[in-house]
Amino acid sequence: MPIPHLAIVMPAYNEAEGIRGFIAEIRDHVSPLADRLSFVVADDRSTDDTAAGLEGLDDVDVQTQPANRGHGPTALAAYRAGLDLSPDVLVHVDGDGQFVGADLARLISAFERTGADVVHGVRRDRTDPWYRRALTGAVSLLVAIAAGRRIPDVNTPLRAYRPEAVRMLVDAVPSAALVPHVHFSLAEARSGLDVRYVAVRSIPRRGESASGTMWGGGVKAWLPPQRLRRFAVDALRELWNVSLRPGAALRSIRRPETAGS
Ligand SMILES: Nc1nc2c(ncn2[C@@H]2O[C@H](COP(=O)(O)OP(=O)(O)OP(=O)(O)O)[C@@H](O)[C@H]2O)c(=O)[nH]1
Ligand SMILES: [Mg+2]
Repeated sequence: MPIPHLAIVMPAYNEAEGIRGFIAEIRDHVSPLADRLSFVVADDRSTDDTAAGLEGLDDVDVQTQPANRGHGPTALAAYRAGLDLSPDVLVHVDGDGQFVGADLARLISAFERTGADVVHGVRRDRTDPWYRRALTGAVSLLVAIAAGRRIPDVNTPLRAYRPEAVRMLVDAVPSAALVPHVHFSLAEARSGLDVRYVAVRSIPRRGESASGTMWGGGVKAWLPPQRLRRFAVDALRELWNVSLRPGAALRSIRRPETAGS
């Protein structure tokens, strides 16, 4: 049975070159699964034509953010804007288009088939430099210890959610969080949500700046860019304060009655 209303939300910063094509590819693959399909793009104050390039698309709502705040806060704003549409299923994916439309369709089909609260897209074939793998490995280990089980791709930006489950998570995480998806993954395990995993392809970002814009430096750099070093320290501190330390707000998160029922 098709999903009555499926909302797909994405944060975007200077993605003018790739985002329209990415949305078109998703639409092609996912439309058959839903009676109504809505896209929400949270534009993190792009300095290029990201917003202008999406004009004229009836199913795309561009929400310009009050200031440039980076991926985490923009992703949270995208989730909130998606929830405002009262969809039956909410999917988050980054606007840089590092996934293929066919995998979103597989993820959503798995979500429907299993009746899970959330399905994560687990990225395969990533070609991150060593320092990104080291950071990911450290965060995964901390989260595995706290969750009591390993979570395969703890920070994946591709997820399908039951709205009441993601509302619980969005309400629990500070709106300025740098790594909301890490907090989400841990809170999902702690609160007993039904989480499933689907392996998906990870491809280079669409558009010209193929080495990624968030961190500066190309994938061939040997040392972590200064921006990533600072981000790593801030993100680990945030993980401790928000999710790990005794008394942290997210330690006592509980599954909402309605989720999965
Ligand atoms: N660079 C950057 N991206 C942002 C910002 N705000 C939101 N985003 C979006 O956040 C997403 C992730 O950014 P990326 O630069 O790809 O970060 P990443 O996925 O960790 O890095 P890669 O693995 O190199 O792709 C993209 O969809 C961006 O459009 C911002 O201030 N700067
Ligand atoms: Mg990316």
